[in-house]
Amino acid sequence: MRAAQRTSRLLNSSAILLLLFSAPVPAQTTPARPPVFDRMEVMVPMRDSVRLQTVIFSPKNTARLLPFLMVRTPYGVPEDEKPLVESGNFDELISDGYIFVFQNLRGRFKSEGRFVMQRPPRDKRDPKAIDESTDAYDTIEWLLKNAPNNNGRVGIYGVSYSGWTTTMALLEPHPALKAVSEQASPADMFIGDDFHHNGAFRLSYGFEYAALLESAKEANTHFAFDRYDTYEWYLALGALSNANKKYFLGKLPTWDDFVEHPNRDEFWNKQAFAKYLRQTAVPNLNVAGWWDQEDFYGPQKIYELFEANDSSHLNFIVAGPWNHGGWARGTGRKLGNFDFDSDTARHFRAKIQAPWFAYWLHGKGKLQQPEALTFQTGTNEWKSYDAWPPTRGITKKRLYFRADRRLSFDAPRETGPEAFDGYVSDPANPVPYRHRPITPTYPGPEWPVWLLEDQRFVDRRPDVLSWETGPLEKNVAVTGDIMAELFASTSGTDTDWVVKLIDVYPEDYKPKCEPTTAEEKKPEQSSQSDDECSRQPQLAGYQLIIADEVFRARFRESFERPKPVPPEEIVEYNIDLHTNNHVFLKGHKIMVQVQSTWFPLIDRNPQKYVPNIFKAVDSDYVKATQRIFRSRQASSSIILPVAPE
Ligand code: PG9
Repeated sequence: MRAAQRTSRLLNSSAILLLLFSAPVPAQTTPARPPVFDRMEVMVPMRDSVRLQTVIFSPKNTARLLPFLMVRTPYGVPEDEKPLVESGNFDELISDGYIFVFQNLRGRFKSEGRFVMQRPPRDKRDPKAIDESTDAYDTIEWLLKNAPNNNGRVGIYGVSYSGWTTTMALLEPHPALKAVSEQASPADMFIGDDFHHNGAFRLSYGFEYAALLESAKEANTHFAFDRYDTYEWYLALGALSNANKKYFLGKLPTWDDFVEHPNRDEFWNKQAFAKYLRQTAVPNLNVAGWWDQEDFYGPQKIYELFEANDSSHLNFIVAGPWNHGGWARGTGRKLGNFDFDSDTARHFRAKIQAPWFAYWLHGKGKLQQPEALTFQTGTNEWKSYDAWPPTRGITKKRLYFRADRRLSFDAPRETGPEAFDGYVSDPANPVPYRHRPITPTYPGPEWPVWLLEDQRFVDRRPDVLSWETGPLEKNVAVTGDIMAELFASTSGTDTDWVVKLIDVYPEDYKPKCEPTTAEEKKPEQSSQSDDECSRQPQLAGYQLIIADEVFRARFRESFERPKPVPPEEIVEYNIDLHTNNHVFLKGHKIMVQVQSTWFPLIDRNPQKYVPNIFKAVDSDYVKATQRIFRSRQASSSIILPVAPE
């Protein structure tokens, strides 16, 4: 394996840690402040005697009995209280009063035992078996007995991997676990989260994440690329079979699992939440970000699974204009080039998350959490719903692909076989998923905002097709589940279909905040500077992704049993573009782009059916001629859940 860059210190290591601890850490000259917490580091024993590295921050100078708030993570625990106290991200929780607990998972950093990537729920027939649910349980049991001044109540929360350990704690919750907040947890790594989407492998993430977690026990390890542009690096890697041959040498269990489980077999089924989450006995606030580049599917799926049996009304969802973990840090006013007119992340932490835990763990206040609270982009307003996705007042409307690259609410009339648009997809020249040079996933800062990049950088490439409406005559509010129905053929025997639903900004776009009257110009009325309110010329004609997904054609009938695609035959693909809440404003246009590569986000499909793409060799990768049909019988369309405006 190549030399890699290791970073074991919490604060200067992986950007993943910034999910919770993004700290505008004060300069060293800042006068010393008295510590806020007593920090205790302990090795907490589990039922099988394995001990887990755990740090406990107990507020100083308090006579009150306090609840615990726990995060279980594979990324390392805080070395001191600075990330808690100085980031601003915990302010409301700190002032409400909690004993904060951070624990490393088995086999990570100083925790004993073996790390298993997303260790599946245990086989209960084995009395000695353990999983993340028993580890959470045993930790709670220990904390209640050993950490002084606790009020007997525990909350667990966390983003992403820590969101997943939060959800795992719900499988057999300790009676003292009184509230959780699952935030961007993966739910199914084959269908919609970090490692695959609809069976298509997330190459850059899967490769770099396996290296990050499994190269060293006491570090988060960034793979050492020898090219600045990882697009070039992954292209030079060639067939996926070269990854082990040249770099990993069979030493990373997660990579080997990818290779050995190319289909949705028991390995993936066993860790997906679908068969475990029936009902939550503990109040759970699910949190998702509209532009989450990692786990957008997971929280929606977890909410949906629990919702099926939520007669006690303990399951809630919040979604906002955030990237992965964007609600847990910073103001959330802006993301990429976009301004949401208010501090959405601060709002979440102060008005949603803090009251949630205060109610369940301190018995404070009234729970005013609506069933679903989602931020509507476009209008930039929070909206409450009694169900998610909502059905009341929603009309499913098809937006059809038409001739001359138009999108229209009117169905096509053509009947002939020539009613299609086509392109040649060449795995030797794949479409980049973001601007090159494509820097490594971590530590960023490009990866966390790639979903908001202006898609003009690929529009009009010969292998990216776009269809668009004219400027909208009135707002189109899209609230709920968006689907793509693609009628497509390929000259190959396998391929990928990538669909992006895009909001095209008008050429005369002016930000909403631009002051127009003398009254509005008063500086004290706006937290924005003139600069922020000035025109953003780069937004004129901007192509912003609202929903997107990839589908690997071999899985069109079954994720368990892939099949070659019959070449040149029209096949129907139903692609879930997930839920959203967005208003395409009057004057904007709605666009759809279709392409067959998205590199290196998604590995290149060889376009020739091979039983296991991870074992494909370079000569398996071939060009294919693709056709997207738009006739009466094969009317490709996007199905939009249109809400009254
Ligand atoms: N998206 C990351 C992850 C979660 C679970 C498994 C694998 C990766 C994360 O941010 O933690």
